[in-house]
Amino acid sequence: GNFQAGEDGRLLKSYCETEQQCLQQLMGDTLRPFVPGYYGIVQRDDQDYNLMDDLLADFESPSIMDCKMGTRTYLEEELLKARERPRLRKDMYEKMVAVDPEAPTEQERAQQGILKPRYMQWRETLSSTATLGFRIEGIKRADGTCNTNFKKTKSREQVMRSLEDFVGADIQILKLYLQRLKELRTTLEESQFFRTHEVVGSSLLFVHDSSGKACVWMIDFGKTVPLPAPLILDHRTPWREGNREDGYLWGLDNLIDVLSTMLPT
Ligand code: 4IP
Ligand code: MN
Repeated sequence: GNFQAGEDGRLLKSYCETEQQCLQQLMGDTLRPFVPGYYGIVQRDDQDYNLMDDLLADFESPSIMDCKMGTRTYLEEELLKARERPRLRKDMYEKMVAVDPEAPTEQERAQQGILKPRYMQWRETLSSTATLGFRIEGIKRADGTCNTNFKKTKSREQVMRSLEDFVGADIQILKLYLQRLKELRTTLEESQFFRTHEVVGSSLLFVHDSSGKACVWMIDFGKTVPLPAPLILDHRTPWREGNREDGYLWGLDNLIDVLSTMLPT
């Protein structure tokens, strides 16, 4: 897959130049404590990798959740590309039909293919991405069982039930997650990196274990791209094509809000 085991609590992730640029810059940004430590590019068997901290290394049988952040999951440039040279994606058509045979339009059915932005938008509205600004992508429990069946987890109530199931009965874990997310929000609002980047398809990785440790990090910067100066984003303004807004902070506000209402009163 995408990863190779490294040494000393580090891992190798398939090289991506966009992600490399981000990780390198993040090492000098206020966000540094909220991202995996980055150690540069390495080669193994003729392949390039980014070397970074394995965020799971300090946990014992961790419970893990991946939440994809933001209201938009594709880059504006992908929209332009789809217009200039439309490329029908059969694989995406098939992924769509597997979830909902009624979803494709007549034309898409005739073509047996769909454009990427159309597929991505459909995924956004099927899940909580469009309405809450984040979605659960996957959960791995302490016993090793995985659930990636969240494509239709959309309503606030559905999302909350999944979050409750992940956090379990332990209020302390929930409190630690909330504290960390609030620190992250404060840091994002001050970060030079964050202001100057469109952050798309990036996730928050939640990790806790039975020892009572719990932490959250930002991961996956393959579609996090610098804005042309002097453009900056507030990450809360609704997206209109051309403004590059990604809804990241709006989603984080909502995530914090949902988790807060899970605290006993
Ligand atoms: C996937 O759709 C995810 O959105 C991927 O994003 C995306 O990769 C894929 O696009 C798309 O097919 P499903 O989750 O519904 O399978 P991520 O990597 O964040 O999971 P990109 O390349 O946009 O990052 P393609 O074009 O790679 O297939
Ligand atoms: Mn991801």
